[in-house]
Amino acid sequence: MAAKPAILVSRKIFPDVVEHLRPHFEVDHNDTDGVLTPDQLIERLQGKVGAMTTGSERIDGAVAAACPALRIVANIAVGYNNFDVPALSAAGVVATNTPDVLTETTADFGFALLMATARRLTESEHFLRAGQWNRWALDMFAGAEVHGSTLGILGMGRIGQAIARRGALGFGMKVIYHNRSRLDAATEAACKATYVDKATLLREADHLILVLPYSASSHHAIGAAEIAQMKPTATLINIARGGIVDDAALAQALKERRIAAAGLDVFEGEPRVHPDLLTVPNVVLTPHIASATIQTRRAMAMLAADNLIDYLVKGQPRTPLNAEIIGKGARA
Ligand code: 8YV
Repeated sequence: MAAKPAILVSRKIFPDVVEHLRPHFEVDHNDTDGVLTPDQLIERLQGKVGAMTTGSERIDGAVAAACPALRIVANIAVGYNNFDVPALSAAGVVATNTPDVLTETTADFGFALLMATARRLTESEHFLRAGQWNRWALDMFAGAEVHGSTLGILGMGRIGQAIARRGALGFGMKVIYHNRSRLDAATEAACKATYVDKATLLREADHLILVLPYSASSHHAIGAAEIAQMKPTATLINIARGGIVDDAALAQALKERRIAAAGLDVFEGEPRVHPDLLTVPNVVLTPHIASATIQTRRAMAMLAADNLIDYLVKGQPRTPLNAEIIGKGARA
């Protein structure tokens, strides 16, 4: 019997997903809690035709060149800024991500973070845990209204639209959005969202949530100049990617109360967090968990596994990022 092709699973994943892969592949599973260094990754990828990665591993032209057997990289994430897709395409390596399966869960979390930020959930919990609840005042932990307020969404892909529906239909919010391209009228109507320019979005949003992909053009899309255009009562929520917000400028603005509060699930240079963000009280911080429910993380891992199986066994992955190279330049 011919030897099974070898793949690398670069991070610890659910055992049943590994079992799903085993009938097809020799699986090298990094089941430690650690992330492989770039050198370890290249070493472990030698002779591997496929890899399952998360957002933590940079996969670019240099990796493709150093790993000549590699034919496909399957990210367990919808975002793929850790991939250099043009370089992978040029090298003939197929890249895939995990869209759709995380949309509603991630939108739920975006709303949870918005609510926690507006209603000062963690700040008030710390106060209670610290035994400081020996007084009451009418304005104690008085936060920002959510229902009936204006929700601004920057980036209006699938997750942005799911957040818009929650805001409009669930909380009676006025929803405005800005995106590289305007949605068609039927999609706008379905999520009850109105297109505005970025300046209007910044000026009018009571709660501004960021759901756009990270790229060179979205780097520091929200910095000191943008924060200066926001209402002093506004909140800023980032569930997209670190680097979209200038964290140093945000920490300074929060300290000076130039906006009311922020809720952040992603950070520049994570897992490090800007030290000033750790000391300001008016920020809710979570460790990049927007898609983290058991069901959704399993569905993401399963979809990445199916991308490997469907491409390496049947020739056609489910959710490719560079489908145009399949059969036309992809490594055999
Ligand atoms: C992932 C994410 O959990 O899908 C994305 O783009 O940011 C998260 O859902 C994270 O990238 C780990 O793979």
